[in-house]
Amino acid sequence: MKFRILTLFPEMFDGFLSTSIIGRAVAQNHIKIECDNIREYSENRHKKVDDAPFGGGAGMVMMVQPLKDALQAKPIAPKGKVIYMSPLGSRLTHDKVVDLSQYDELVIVCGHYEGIDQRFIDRYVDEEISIGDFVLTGGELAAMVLVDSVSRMVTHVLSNDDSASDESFANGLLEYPQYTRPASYDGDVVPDVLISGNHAKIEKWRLDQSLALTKLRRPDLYEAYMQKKVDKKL
Ligand code: 4GY
Repeated sequence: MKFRILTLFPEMFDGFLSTSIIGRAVAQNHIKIECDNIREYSENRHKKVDDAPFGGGAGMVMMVQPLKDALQAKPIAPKGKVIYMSPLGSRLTHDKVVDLSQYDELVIVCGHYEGIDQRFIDRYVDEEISIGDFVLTGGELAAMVLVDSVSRMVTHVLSNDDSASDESFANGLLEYPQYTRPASYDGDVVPDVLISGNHAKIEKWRLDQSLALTKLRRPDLYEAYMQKKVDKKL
C-alpha cells in the first residue's frame, strides 16, 4: 500500500517513518510512504504558498495553485483516494481504519495556518477525516495517526509477535490488563490465574476482565457488543 503525503513540513515525518513497526514495514516494502513538499510546487518567485483570507480575519490560507500542482505531479492509483485531515471531517474509527487499509493508495493533504482554500477541497478532496474534536497547529500529526493506524491493518505489517487479533476493538471490547515479569514487584502481585498455566481459565479471566472494563469505561461499546450477541443467536 502506498501513502503520499502533501505537506509544508516533510521533516516532521522522518522519525515516524524510520522507527519501530512503521520503519520495518517501509524497509520490507509492505508500505511505501512518500512525503512531498507543497512549497516546491509554488509558481511564485518567492515560493509563496499562502495568502490572507478574503473577507478579512487573522492568519493565512493555503492557496490552490501549489496544492493542485503538488497533487497532480504524480498519478494516483485507480483504487486510491485523496484525504484532507481536518476537524471538520468525519471521525476516524477502527472500522474506518480497516476500510481505508483496503485501498492501494491514500494521498493525504496536510493543512497549516487557517487551513486551505475551499475550492481545492471541493474539486480534489474525496474525503475529509478528523482524528478528534480538538485543533492541531497542522494536519501532519493527524496524518501520522492515520498512516500508523491504517498501516497496522495492512497484511504483513504486524508480525505474529505484535498481532492485532486480540487487542481492543478487534472484538468490539476494550483489552484486558497485561502483566510481565517479575510476578511480584514492590509487593504488587500478578493475578494467580495468569501464572497457573491453565489456558482455558486464562481465556475466561481475560474475557471477564474485558467485559467488566468495557461496561465500566465504555457503556456504548458494551451495549453494542451485547446487542450483536443477541442478533447472532436469533
Ligand atoms: N483534529 N483531525 C485535525 C486538525 C489541523 C489548520 C486545518 C484534526 O484531523 N486533522 O486539527 N488539523 C488543522 C490546522 C488547518 C487543519
